[in-house]
Amino acid sequence: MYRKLFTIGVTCLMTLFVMTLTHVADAQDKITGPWLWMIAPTEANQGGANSTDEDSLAEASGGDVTEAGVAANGANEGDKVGDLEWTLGEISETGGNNVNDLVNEIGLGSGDVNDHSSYALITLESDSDQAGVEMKVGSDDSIKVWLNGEVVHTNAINRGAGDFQDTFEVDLVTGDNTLLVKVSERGGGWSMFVGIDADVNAVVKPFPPPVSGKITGPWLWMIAATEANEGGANSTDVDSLADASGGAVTEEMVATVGANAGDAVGDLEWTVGEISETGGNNVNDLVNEIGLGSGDVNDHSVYGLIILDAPEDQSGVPMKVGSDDSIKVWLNGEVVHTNAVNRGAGDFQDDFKVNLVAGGNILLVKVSERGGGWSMFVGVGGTWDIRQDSFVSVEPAGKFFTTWGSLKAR
Ligand SMILES: [Ca+2]
Ligand SMILES: [Ca+2]
Ligand SMILES: [Ca+2]
Ligand SMILES: [Ca+2]
Repeated sequence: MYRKLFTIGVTCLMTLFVMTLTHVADAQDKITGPWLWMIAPTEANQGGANSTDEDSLAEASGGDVTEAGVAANGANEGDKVGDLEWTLGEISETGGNNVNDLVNEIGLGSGDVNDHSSYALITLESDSDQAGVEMKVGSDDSIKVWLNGEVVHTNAINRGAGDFQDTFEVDLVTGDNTLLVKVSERGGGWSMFVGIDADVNAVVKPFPPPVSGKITGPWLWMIAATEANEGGANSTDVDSLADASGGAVTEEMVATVGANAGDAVGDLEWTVGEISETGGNNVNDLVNEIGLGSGDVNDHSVYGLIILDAPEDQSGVPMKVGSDDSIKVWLNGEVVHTNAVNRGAGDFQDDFKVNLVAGGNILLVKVSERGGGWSMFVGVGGTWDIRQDSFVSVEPAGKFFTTWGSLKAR
């Protein structure tokens, strides 16, 4: 009993000690960085409040770079926006012109800059989810703040600033949190102050490359019927592979170990094909072309399988998909995205992030079709190559069959 009380006492003391040690950021402390910086011009005399909701990155880059894209997927040192490159710089925690001083110092601008917006990017590393933590910002002139792709604060105002002025609350997630701060300058001073009252490390770290296009393949394909009038949203979580094969093949099996061209699911065989990157009926066109279906197919799910060979582990890799109708995505056996919806699609619609592992990554995409068009669009950022002529995991044959057998036995 004494020993138990002693242990509890020591644990409480240690907890207090650890809390003190890990409290590395405070709203009273300004995050000086280094941050990663970009500036972009506004229209003449339209800097400050009037530019708060104008995407000056998109204007300067001809649409190649957007505020929303950077807010969600970051940027890397040396990446370009028009003629300028994202550049590292540490900002002073004092002074009513600290942004102007900084952009002069790192060569993004010279002299007294007016009618421009600055963009400052940093990653907040958090060991845990932290909800409702306080952020403080000050700005000359207007300010907009994004955290993990979401706007968390906007103040469209023309004002001077030498310290914090606005207070708001944000939620941090475990791991990397992407913070983007835009300050639009009309004239006179140009300054920015940012602090957060949370246990974080504020660092500039590399972001995986964004999605650069649609993966046309070759993919390995299968289709399977749903119940009548139950395709699309209602079939998202129904295992149509298991239904079509009497349980011999399941979605989980294929998502975990892959499949071979020629393997059967009921009367059909997994078949290789490339899908068009355009069109609102590209799945239907494909299954006609490769002989898995004919005419306008309805109330079926398609399964597309591909292996992406990655040179190294990559976390927070952006992924985009579009689907007519519903979609479910597995990566290395785990469901990474589900959207049970009936909709049309001619391009990307959903954004999310995934982790790639070094070596083969098994990507399985299911799109369930109710009626009308049937389409699928998939893009993966990061660095990888499509593995050619193989759609099974790289495990040795013995292990492969053991895995397959143990899955079947579940
Ligand atoms: Ca100025
Ligand atoms: Ca100003
Ligand atoms: Ca159809
Ligand atoms: Ca449809």
